[in-house]
Amino acid sequence: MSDINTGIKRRTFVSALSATAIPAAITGAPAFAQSGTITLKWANNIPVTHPSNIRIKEATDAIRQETGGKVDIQIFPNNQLGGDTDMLSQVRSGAIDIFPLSGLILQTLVPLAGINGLAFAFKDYPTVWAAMDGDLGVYIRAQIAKVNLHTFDKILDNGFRNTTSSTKPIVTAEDLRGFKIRVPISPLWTSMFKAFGSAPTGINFAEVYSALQTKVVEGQENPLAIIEIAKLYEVQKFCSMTGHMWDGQWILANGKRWASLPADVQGVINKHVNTAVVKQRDDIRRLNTDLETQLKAKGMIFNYPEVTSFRDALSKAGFYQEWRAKFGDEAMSKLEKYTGRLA
Ligand code: X2X
Repeated sequence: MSDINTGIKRRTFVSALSATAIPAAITGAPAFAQSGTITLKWANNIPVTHPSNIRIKEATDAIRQETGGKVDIQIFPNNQLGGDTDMLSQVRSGAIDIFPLSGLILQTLVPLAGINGLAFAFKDYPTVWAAMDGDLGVYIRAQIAKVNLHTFDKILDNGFRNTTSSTKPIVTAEDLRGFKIRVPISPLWTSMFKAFGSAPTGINFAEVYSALQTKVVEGQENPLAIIEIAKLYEVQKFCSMTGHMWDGQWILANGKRWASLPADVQGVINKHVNTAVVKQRDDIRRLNTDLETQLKAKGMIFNYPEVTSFRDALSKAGFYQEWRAKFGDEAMSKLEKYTGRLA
């Protein structure tokens, strides 16, 4: 397995993060001085070099500084605390305090949270952010709150997803027939590739590199930033720019733990996390265009499929009808207000 997947040692990382505390007297942050140190665990599935971790580390440094060292958020990247399914249980139990997760994986717990992954719903980023920072996002976050998870206002970008393969390029929907593809553990993802006639297997991201390397599956789908940063190009030959869905990570916090934090602490965390997300979105947008050249240089062969055959295949298989019924009219109208009618 590549070195990026083994990650850096937890202790080294944590101690590297804790050097910036300055006294509250200097920052003039009054209330923080009264409380004891608040230590929070932030865990995720992504290598430390991904903008999600780089920008969140900046946020945790700024939070530590503004609170005079009182709020210490420790980051555990790259599945150090378990795969996504496991980390989801841990954020619910309180073993982890904060955990960014794809809405589509959260769907195992909050069915509606997968709605933004409906294939070919979003035509571009302005539409994504209008919906996710607007009414659709508000609606989804309210559903998540029902399972006692707090959701930060702004969702992290993961990106528009493309399909990679070790065996062949995906040119039309026909190429997906019988294709052995890894999908994240999520009802919508599995249903979508079943509708294409593929053979999807639900695998946590922690196991993706080795599943591709040992050819348990032929292919997978992810945004270019993930394909590059998790070095999937080492074990995949073709990259087909299917752009079949937009995916983001909701930043989830254990509801009880979040509610127990003083309002001023919540305010400082919110402020710096939101700043980090805005920067992260900009990083990802740039990476997902710039990385094509780099991945080609590393030997990946790119192709640019026409969307029509894919949309038609899903329509014919009843994919949109099935999910319209599952999500319900109210939710679909929140989505379609931004995307237009999906069929
Ligand atoms: O598991 C994946 O493929 C990833 C990294 O894109 C998600 O977090 C959904």
